[in-house]
Amino acid sequence: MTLSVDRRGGATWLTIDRPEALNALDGPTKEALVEALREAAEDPGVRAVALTGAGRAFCVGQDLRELEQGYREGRAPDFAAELERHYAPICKLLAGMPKPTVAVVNGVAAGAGVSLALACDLRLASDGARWRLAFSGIALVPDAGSTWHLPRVVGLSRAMEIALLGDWVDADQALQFGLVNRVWPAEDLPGEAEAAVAALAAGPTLAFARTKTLLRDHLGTDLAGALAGEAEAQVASGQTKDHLEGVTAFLEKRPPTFQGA
Ligand code: T3D
Repeated sequence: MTLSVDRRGGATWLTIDRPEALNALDGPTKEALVEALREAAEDPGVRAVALTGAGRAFCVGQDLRELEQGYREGRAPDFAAELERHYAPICKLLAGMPKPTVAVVNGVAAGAGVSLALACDLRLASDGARWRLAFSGIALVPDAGSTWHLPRVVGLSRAMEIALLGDWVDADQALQFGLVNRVWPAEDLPGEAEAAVAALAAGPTLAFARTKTLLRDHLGTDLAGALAGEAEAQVASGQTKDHLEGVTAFLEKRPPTFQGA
């Protein structure tokens, strides 16, 4: 298997496991990702999803060797079919996941690997992680949702810089750009990320899901629409067991125990 799926408490950890190819995405890995993400989305017992890579890389995007024969024969792949079959579902499943998603960027991220990280809600990285969008290096446009996510994450000017100049972005720059949320020394990343993901998995999952939807949707909404959306989501959130527990815990001066319900 080129994708390992581990349940750790309330969280599912997905580890792309092709270290010899720096976790490049071949067909079976993409199929496995789609399936694992679907299962995580549908399973109410899964309350957070983490995506990481085995070995020294996070993910270097499309497996270019898989496409080698066609290119040698002078043929580009059927991008429309490939994007529809794998990359669009992976991007939609990550972005639309009704629970928090975290990219744990343990090493190099390139091409569609950057797109995957961008589709997650949070990016926690090692100080050795470096990033390159890489599409321009092979005369392609950024895909797998990165033209949508990147300017929203880092702003249009930085997105242009990352996409057009194509330089490597190191950990310090990634923090400065807002591309990552937190950076730790490589040896601390596993423990810190585990704790952060566990905390998210112990959170108010339904409120998190609505928060994600509101934040994403309201990037394209006027204020009146956002206020209406918040009101609707708040009515629903107010009816959850977790809301009652949160307020009760506050009144009783104890930490809340959320059930994700
Ligand atoms: O269908 C579509 O829509 C197409 C979408 C395309 C989007 C994409 O994602 S295109 C791919 C974008 N990624 C890249 O361009 C990255 C290519 N890789 C590199 O530039 C370098 O490998 C790195 C700078 C990331 C790392 O360099 P280095 O020197 O540390 O390692 P290396 O020796 O180059 O790589 C180690 C192995 O990983 C090597 O295998 P080998 O020769 O030891 O058997 C290398 O071929 C393999 N590898 C790295 N990247 C890929 C890959 N194998 C397949 N596909 C890759 N993308």
